[in-house]
Amino acid sequence: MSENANLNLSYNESNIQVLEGLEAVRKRPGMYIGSTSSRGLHHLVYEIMDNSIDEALAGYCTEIEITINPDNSITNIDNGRGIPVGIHPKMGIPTVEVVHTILHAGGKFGGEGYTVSGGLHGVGASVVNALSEYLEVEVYRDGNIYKQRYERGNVATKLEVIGTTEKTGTKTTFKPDSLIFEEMEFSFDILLNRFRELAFLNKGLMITLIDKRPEEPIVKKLHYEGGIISFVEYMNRNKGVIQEHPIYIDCSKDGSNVEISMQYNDTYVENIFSFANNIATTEGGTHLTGFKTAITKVFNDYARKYNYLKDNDKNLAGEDIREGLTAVISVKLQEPQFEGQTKTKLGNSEIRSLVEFTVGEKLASFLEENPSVTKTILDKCLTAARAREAARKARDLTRRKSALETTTLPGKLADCSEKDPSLCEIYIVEGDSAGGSAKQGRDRKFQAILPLWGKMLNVEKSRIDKVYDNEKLLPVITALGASIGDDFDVEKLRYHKIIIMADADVDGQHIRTLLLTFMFRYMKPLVEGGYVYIAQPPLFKIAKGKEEGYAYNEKQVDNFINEKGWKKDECSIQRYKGLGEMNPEQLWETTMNPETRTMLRVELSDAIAADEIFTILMGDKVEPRKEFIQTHAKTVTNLDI
Ligand code: 0RA
Repeated sequence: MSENANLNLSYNESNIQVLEGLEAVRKRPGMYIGSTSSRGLHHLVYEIMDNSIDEALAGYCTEIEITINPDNSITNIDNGRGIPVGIHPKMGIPTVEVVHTILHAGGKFGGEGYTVSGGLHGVGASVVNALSEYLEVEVYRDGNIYKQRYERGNVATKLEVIGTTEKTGTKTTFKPDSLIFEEMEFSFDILLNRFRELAFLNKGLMITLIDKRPEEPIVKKLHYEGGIISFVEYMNRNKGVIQEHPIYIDCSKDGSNVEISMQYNDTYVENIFSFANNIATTEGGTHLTGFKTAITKVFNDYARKYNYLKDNDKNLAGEDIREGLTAVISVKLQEPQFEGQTKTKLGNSEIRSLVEFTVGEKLASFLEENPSVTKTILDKCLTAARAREAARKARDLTRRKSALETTTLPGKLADCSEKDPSLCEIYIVEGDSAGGSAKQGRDRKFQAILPLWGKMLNVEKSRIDKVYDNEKLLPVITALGASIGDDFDVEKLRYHKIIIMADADVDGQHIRTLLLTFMFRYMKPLVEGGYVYIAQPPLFKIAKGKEEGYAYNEKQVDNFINEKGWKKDECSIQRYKGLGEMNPEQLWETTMNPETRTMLRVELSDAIAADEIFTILMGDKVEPRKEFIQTHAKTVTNLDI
């Protein structure tokens, strides 16, 4: 294999096995880093950085600096102890080389090890190395600077001393391999969001992100002495808080560490983010369950004791207590068990009781010591409980009503004939005229059309009972068939593609944002599961004689004309003002035909950023909205969450 041309002939058999190991990573990169899309590309940075974070968790590293270089390579520098360079007793080569060329070795190699570890358990460096055009590592240790270079996972130069130094640490530069990755451009914002999260989760650690691609480099320093307290304050910064300082609870036991910070705001949104060893556990797990159980019990016990709940009153439900709550749960443990579909659900049962016990004790004392804050919170919980009761009644009413009618489906829905949800699509269309064209233009076998009418509700400012009352949202809920909130059940979904189709103008943008906010807040698994799409009707039609074409922007118009060899003044260029201007055939051809259409899939890569965007766009505070719109005026056309 030509890629192994650099193979050093003095290598023994076990080293050849090594190379085969990394070859496996190159053959199936998805198995190691999830995908070779933008997400996988960014994963490389996290893997390299994880080793530095582990060194910080072990107490030896205080600063990490990551640079995006002009050639789109990444440099990661830490001031830890430096990767050991001595000859590895089993492998007979320098340990730093073992770390980079042997799969299933790394951070924990060499006996000493760490208390806790995130990421791929130390296989990170070898995986990144395998998927990089080149990787260079410099180690500052014992007064020397050591350096080694690898290419596509193979040793390119032996480890050598290239100078002396006073400092200690590790510097890694790697360039992702364009033979492997579909996407090669690093996103400053994606890295910034993840590093901010890491800085919050690792109190005191200084993370610097530098982007050297622009002429004037951008430098961001991320450092939070408040740790997850600062994290909660940050997430609530655009919301009205109903307690001044977040509550902070922590506990360490048997090598595990639990930290919790929580603060209520005046919205109806629950935002609880849980982490295990710095990894976002989006599927939840034992730490989250322990937390929810504990707060439900603590608040109910207090409410009984101080007569907020009378003898005949039912207990407050968990969701009433979590309304308006922003919380971060961060646990660090020695042997995390990650389960679930995306391996983001913590399975360690001992953590559940540790969290439950700790919160049970410490939150109860906090409430006893802060009766006035507790009153504000409990009043809010009691109002939430009343609204939930009203919503239940509204829901029962709709159920009863629909039971009397022959079908539960909304009257304006033009359903498809196919019954298998995985083959079905629903277009949610704003406006009756566009709805009419869509109904005529669709393939009725698998495409359903739901035209929207009536006044839309801003769910950011309303409780769940108002959602059930809203004439615009109710048909969406019944057509999708999977309910909302805690009752949402993706198994009951009647269509696996939910396509929002609205005009490209400001009004269309508004309805799109409102619908997306609704889905994000009340049908989150729908967004997380990638079921939601945004239709992309073209903005221009270019025609000459009988020939015609479509374009999304002016540049595409010019390209199309050039490709055809036409002159601009010979053809007619029509700018569509709305979907209603297209006839059914045009709408089918450009926007609905799976063979030819372009659609945006709404991806939830970052729930915290998404919450921030929706809070800003739909919430109460005017200033952050102005600021957001001013800075994103050009990019906001396709809300990228
Ligand atoms: C194993 C042992 C020791 C340090 C490290 C690994 C280490 C690895 C990385 C990767 C990036 N930065 C790192 N910093 C340190 C410590 C060995 C010792 O000094 O006793």
